Amino acid sequence: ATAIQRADYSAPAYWIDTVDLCFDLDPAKTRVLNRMFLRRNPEVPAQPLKLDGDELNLARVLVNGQGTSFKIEGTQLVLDNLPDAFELEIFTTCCPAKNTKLMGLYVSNDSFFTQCEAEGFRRITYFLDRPDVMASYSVTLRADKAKYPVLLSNGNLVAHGPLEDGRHFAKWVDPHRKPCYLFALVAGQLVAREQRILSRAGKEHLLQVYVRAGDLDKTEHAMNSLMHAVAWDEARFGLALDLERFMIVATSDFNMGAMENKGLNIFNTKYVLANQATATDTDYSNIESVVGHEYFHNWTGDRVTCRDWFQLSLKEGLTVFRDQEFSQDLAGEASARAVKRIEDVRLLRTAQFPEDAGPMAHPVRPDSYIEINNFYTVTVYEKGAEVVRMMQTLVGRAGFARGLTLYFERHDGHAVTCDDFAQAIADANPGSALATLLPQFKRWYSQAGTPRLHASGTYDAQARTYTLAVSQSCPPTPGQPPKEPFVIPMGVGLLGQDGQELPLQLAGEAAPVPGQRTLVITQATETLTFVGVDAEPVPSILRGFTAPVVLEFDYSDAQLLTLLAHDSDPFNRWEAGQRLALRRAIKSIAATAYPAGATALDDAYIEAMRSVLRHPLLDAAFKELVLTLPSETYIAEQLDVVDPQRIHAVREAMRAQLAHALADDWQWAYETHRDSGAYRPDPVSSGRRALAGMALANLCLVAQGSGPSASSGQASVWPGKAYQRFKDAGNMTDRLNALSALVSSGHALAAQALPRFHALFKDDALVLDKWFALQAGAPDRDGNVLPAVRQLMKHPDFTLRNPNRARSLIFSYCSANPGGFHRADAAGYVFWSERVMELDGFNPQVAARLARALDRWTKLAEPYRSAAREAIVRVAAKPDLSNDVREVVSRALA
Ligand code: HT7
Ligand code: ZN
Repeated sequence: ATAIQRADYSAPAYWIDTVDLCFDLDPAKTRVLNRMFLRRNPEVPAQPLKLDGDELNLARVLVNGQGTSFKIEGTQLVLDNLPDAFELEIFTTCCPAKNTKLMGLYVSNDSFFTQCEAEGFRRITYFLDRPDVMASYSVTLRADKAKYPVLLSNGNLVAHGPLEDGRHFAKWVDPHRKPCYLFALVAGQLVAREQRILSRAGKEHLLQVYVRAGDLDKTEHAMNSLMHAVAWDEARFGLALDLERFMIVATSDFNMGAMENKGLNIFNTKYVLANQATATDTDYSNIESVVGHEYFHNWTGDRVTCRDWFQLSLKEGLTVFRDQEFSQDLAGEASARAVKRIEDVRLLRTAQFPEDAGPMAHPVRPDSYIEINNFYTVTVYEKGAEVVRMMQTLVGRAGFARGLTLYFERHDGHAVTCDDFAQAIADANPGSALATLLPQFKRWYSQAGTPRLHASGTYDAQARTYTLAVSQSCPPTPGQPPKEPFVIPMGVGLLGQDGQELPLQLAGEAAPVPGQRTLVITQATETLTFVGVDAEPVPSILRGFTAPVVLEFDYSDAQLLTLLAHDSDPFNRWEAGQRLALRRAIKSIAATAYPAGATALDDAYIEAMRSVLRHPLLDAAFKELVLTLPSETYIAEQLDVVDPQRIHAVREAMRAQLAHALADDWQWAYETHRDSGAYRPDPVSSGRRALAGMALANLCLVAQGSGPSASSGQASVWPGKAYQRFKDAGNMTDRLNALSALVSSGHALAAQALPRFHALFKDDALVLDKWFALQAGAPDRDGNVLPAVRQLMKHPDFTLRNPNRARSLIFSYCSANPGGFHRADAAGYVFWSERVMELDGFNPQVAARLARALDRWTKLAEPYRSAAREAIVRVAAKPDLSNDVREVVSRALA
């Protein structure tokens, strides 16, 4: 397969003005009649019309009602000698029942669904399957009425009625022009929760959430989230719902999270269904953000879309930013907003930073790809969102909203580029740092890799100055050896030795400014001098994580302890705790003289954690974040050579040490946070549950381990209490936390609890996913996880065909359990290669995601490194490998 280059973009040779689709739905053989009006694009040299198709059976092609000659070249249908404007009719059939890729038209639980982004529409009919071809669609669906009573497509229902032989039809017309990747249809036995709402302008809209009968009682939260999203977009950005009807439909077979098809969003059930008995607090908050995300695409993605797939972050980075802001605004309190920000940054640093440093590193706006599905990445999404966030930081909240308004004024109804977006935000804010520095700022779109921001501070007591020397660099990435300096907004504050926030006055400024400020770094090296500083301060740099960079500052432990105790910026307060833990982990990993982690944590760290845990003013959710040690993946990223087993052993030892040393405090935390009242998934009560769950896990760990508190007899009651909690819990968060406490401490009661959990929830697929995931992600003890995973693959409830189930067992093991996966005997890698190849046989997109689990193999110590390479080579050697997986493994081996 050849790589597609961004630089090769050319406008389409034809435009498609209207598309009239007629479907006769049948799982084994669906007939599709596609009537289109096309016209030649006069700005492009005359050339044949080349339509994309994939796994279609072509029956007939008519031009202006007449039969015509055509060629099939590879996967394309080629027509020559066409008039300048004409009607084209294409009649094809396809087989939805055999569509295991879940792209195009497929069957799930006896219903029909579509997934067209990025290039699935070509699996439905021959088409110019590219996002810059925008057309008006009308769609007629015909199907057996008893089997498929509900027939949905984009836009408005304009007609419906019976047909012969028990069939019926529905005709939908979409009032908005759209690219074909936003086309959708759904047909099946579904029921809907409905809600009528009024916009600010007094217009009525119908909101619907469609699910299978029996799941209706799990749709309230999704509907509430949708109503919040509609109101929020209107309030914050003046963007109103532009449809009479907005539908969400849930399916349990879905390659990703959800899809923003115009007016007919299709969702993975995981991001729709929730009630307190089956969904955790995390599920509730994910549903809120995914429902928000897809709804926000209605403007950022659907009204203004991407010119080509290299511009994917135009809609995805922007829409992630919008969903992050939505969740923060809904969280309300400053401390709850900060918790959300910390969670977002944690995801960026544990998933995107490794991607940016690995073989799949690419700019936010990539320059080339082989398979576009491989570029729905954390770089395009999460780093892309950080780029948009930096724009907001540089122009202010109001300035950013102005910029978005200008963006829609200029580009509504068009397919545009990341340059167009940045230009609109800058033009709406003349004189801003963004407008002044725009060409340099846009390096965030074109340069891959995570910049390193190095800072060092010097205090001059005589001059009463504090000088920060700042330098930036960015490591080479594939195809991009040297990098030019970035524009880096840097939030800064200075703390006095007592932790008080100091006013800031830069040399040359007339007067000090209270509180923090954002400085903009643009050069490879810069010096910032603060004047009027009476004593050596503690700098709080990159507050709020104002840029997606690695900050290198040689903090002393004392400085970090000051920041942890006093920083008014919650992000840096949390970050100080992470730095303290990280440095202890790294020291212990490097030490050879004593067993891994034996003495990793000192009294100063433990006392600091005790102070946070017992703090009378801090929120429970924030405490839980501070007391969570950096993940094994994040620790690994800080090391040049990675021994995953040593990292695992050190982190487990640190966890155990923290559990023992704070045993009384965990007990206090559990007793005082365990009851959060009637279940509500709001930030305060979910924070309390999270801290209680963490406390219970620690108390079970103490009971399992050796040491004074375990042998005192008091600790041994906790697994029993956890088991009781597991049985009695009134909500899934508490129940799963209790089960997880037993499983992760390795207590014998886990063996009783797990089958009980299965029996209770055997009919709920999403809960069974949790059951599989918990076991696949359990801490490895003597290599027990892989055999358990292999055994679970034989469980009657396991199937690799369902992406959620595959993710819950296989991905949880290969991608989220480094201690269990990286085995010295290479068995984890063998398992990985088997599953990648097996999945690739029927769902290459999901297989390619799994293939990414060994991205960072070159960093591994021996024997892991050689064994991992061997496994990747084995996959690469498979002759009929998909483009998806081949691109990933070829890059890994390059
Ligand atoms: N825009 C959607 C992307 C998506 C997707 C892409 C490829 C294959 C299947 C897919 N399902 C959804 C999701 C989003 O970002 O909102
Ligand atoms: Zn999206």
